[in-house]
Amino acid sequence: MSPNNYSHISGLYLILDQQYTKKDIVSIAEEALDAGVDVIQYREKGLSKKDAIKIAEKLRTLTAKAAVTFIINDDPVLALAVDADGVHLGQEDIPVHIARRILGKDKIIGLSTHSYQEAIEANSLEINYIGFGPIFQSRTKMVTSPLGIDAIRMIRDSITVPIIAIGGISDENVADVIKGGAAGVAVISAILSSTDIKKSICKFKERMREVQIARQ
Ligand code: TZP
Ligand code: MG
Repeated sequence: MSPNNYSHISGLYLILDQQYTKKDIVSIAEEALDAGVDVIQYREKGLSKKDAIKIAEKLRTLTAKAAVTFIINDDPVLALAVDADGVHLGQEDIPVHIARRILGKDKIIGLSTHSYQEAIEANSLEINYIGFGPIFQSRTKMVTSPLGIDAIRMIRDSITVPIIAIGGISDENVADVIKGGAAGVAVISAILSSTDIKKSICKFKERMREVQIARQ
């Protein structure tokens, strides 16, 4: 059961990680917000906490102004420190119940899952969404066997938390991923490697909108 009102996390979820782009991620965030991204996650694996906080604060200011959900990867304390909307955890990160204790019931907690079993187990935790993937081969995270869209179809009726699909998602396959039952898609390389961030986001959003319209 979702513990709060954020159970509808959905749409285009951009992961900003400076290691995957030469362009400043704060300026990427500005363009992405202008173009209508739905969620921004700040993912930082290398910087000192002091420097990460500076960037997180900038991203929080920008996302708050745009009323866009802001998630911090890995670190619930950093999430709390900058008043982010929540945290995204991996299977090896701090356990969900501890993150929930730190963040309280109103913040978002997302959990990465990589199989049917992990998705089912995650569904009984106090989380607001699962990351599920890799769906396709990813340039960012090399994998031997991507799960494919059929895996989304397999889990969607067995769980109640929204599925945010991840891994190799592009504007060319996003429609099929949403049709497969994902509430949203988390993207790194297809957007960060684009020479025109706004155009890239708009293409994603347009493909996703077409699926929504076709459902009505
Ligand atoms: N977890 C599964 S795949 C992945 C993560 C963090 C990377 C997704 O990046 P990309 O570049 O959108 O495939
Ligand atoms: Mg992690």
